[in-house]
Amino acid sequence: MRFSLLCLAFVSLSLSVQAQKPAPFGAVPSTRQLQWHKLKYYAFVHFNMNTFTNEEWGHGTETPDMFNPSQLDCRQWARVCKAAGMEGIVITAKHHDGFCLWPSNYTEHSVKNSKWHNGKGDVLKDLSAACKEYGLKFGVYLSPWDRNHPAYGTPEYNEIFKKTLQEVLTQYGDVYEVWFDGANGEGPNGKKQVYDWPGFIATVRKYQPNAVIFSDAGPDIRWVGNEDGYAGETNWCTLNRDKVYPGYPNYWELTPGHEDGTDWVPTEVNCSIRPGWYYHASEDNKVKSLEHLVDIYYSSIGRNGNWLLNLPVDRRGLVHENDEKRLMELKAYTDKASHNLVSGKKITASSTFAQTPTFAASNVLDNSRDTYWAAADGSKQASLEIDLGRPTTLNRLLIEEYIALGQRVKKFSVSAWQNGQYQPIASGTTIGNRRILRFPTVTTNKLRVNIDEAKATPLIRHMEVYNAPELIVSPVISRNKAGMVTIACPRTTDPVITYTTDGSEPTAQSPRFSQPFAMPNGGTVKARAFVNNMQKASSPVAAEFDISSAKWAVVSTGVAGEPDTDKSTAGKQNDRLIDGNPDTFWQQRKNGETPTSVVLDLGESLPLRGFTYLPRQDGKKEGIVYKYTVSVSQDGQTWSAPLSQGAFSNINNNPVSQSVRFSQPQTARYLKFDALETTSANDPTISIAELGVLTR
Ligand code: FUL
Repeated sequence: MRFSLLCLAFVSLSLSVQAQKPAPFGAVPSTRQLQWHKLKYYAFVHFNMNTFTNEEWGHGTETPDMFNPSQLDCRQWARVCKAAGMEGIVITAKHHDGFCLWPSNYTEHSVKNSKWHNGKGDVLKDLSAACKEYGLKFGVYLSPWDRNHPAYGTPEYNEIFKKTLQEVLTQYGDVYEVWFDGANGEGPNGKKQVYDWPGFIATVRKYQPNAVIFSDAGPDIRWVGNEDGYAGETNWCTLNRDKVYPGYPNYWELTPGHEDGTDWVPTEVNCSIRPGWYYHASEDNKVKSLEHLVDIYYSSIGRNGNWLLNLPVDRRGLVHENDEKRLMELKAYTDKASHNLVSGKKITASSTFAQTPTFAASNVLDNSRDTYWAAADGSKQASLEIDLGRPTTLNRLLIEEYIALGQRVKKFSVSAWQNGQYQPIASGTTIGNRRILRFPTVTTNKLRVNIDEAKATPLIRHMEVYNAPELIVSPVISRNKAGMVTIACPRTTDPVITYTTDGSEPTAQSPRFSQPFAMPNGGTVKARAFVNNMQKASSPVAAEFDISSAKWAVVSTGVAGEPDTDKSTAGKQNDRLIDGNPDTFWQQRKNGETPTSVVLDLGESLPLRGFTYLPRQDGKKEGIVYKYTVSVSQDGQTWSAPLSQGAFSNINNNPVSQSVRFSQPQTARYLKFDALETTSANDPTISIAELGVLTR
């Protein structure tokens, strides 16, 4: 009797304690997801067979000997990543060509049959050891799509893939993330595989229970829906996971996620520091500018995502100097831009949960991410006011929800005390694990953050305020059809732009850009913007040009008699594919199965080494060419056999300029581009932003 009374007292006590805590709302993260949410920035390394074949998607027909780095040094990768402030490395252990960076027992397409270290090398062993040494987490990318494996396309392959996973997950210590690519094409037998996703996931859970699994559909973390580095301004960690699967066609839903989704599957934002994922020497001058990377930082880390930034390790087996330099510039900038101005400041809330100090507003400005402020139970609106103590200049706000109990905020805003009242300075929609708002610099001594709409009692665990230094915008270099180069800095007041054309880095002493100059035969332009009496400079940018289209004409396009789809510009439309302007594009209706051909008259015979195709750059996918052939002619009548035919790898997800080299240079005046297929079979049109030739 006494015992049951005691039990009753205990139960009612624990109930009343529970009543003093906010209840979870909707889907909530698992322990392994919460661990992953503590990270924010880590490296992807694309380094595999494609590094040596200059491809983005290999064919699986390579000989293993082609993999032969001259100075592979995973410790260099780890040193660079650590110095860059990154927290881990995810390596392409196996890409679509099937080549394995470790000596796998389940394929012959692996380092074990390469010349590198006489077949005794193991990149995963070297990298996992280097990560350990530098205190970095170690993650693996494995493509289920395999263009080499003879069993691909049969049930046996699923078993082989699980064994392959087992090797990777049991021989190299802790793995924090397993990255599954959604691409699923044909294997060497022309067959597609029906993947055993439940089996793949169970294998990871068995051997690395703490690892998060990435794919379009999670189960732990999801793709953000693009490869550009941009999470949605609205970004829910929740997803109706049962509706989504790897290769999900409505991938745009992945950007905002599904509000009220049944499962917690937050976004990881993957993008490359260069246009391609793999190393191409031709992209050494195309490392993203500091300004671009900073924008991505705020649009990934600052929009409730973790940032997976790709470094294409080069043929030596090293992170290239240009990439390293830019990473260090980024680190220096983000360090300066995240000096917290409000730690420990006085903060008050419009209401507090159960009026208990456990959920006091002061938790938001302490150094712990485990404590949080909770507004009054059931409230959907609330506010926090920070007393800065003195006039403070600021332009960024970091805010985080206590996500262990779910994601709640739908709308919030920030105001600064100015001239005796609060003036709105910024607003946002979702917060989630981490949101950084950017706004014009203000000086104030009081800030107010309003939670304008929440789905359940707002729970905020952390806030910081910064005064990020102004970033000098890098110039934009362009060349028009006539071959005239312009360098502009549209968002900077009175910049001085200096430039070089000999490949050297521009300095304050280099020639100043004042008017367009001619570069009809191509070359390299590097430019930099200076402000404040030449005291502050942007990071340098480079543009490489081949011969200009000054003498070119589009002599025939597409199917005879087919009118332009855009009537407003009929006539001028053809010029768009050779106007040097990446923002305009040519578009034409497809005619059934007939390939759409474009014939360029180059105006003179040229030694042609290849061609370039730039897909439309407006973010839409319609008409992007996937399969093509290219032939040339001296007279526009008799055509060569196709000099190049194939498919533009990964062009749908990463629509960057494609450069294709012919196996031998050809002298010709005409070039014919036949678009055979678009990335989506249902596209009614073909689109081309620019078509060009390579003569260098
Ligand atoms: C894509 C792949 O097809 C690309 O080659 C690259 O690996 C990228 C990260 O994922 O789906």
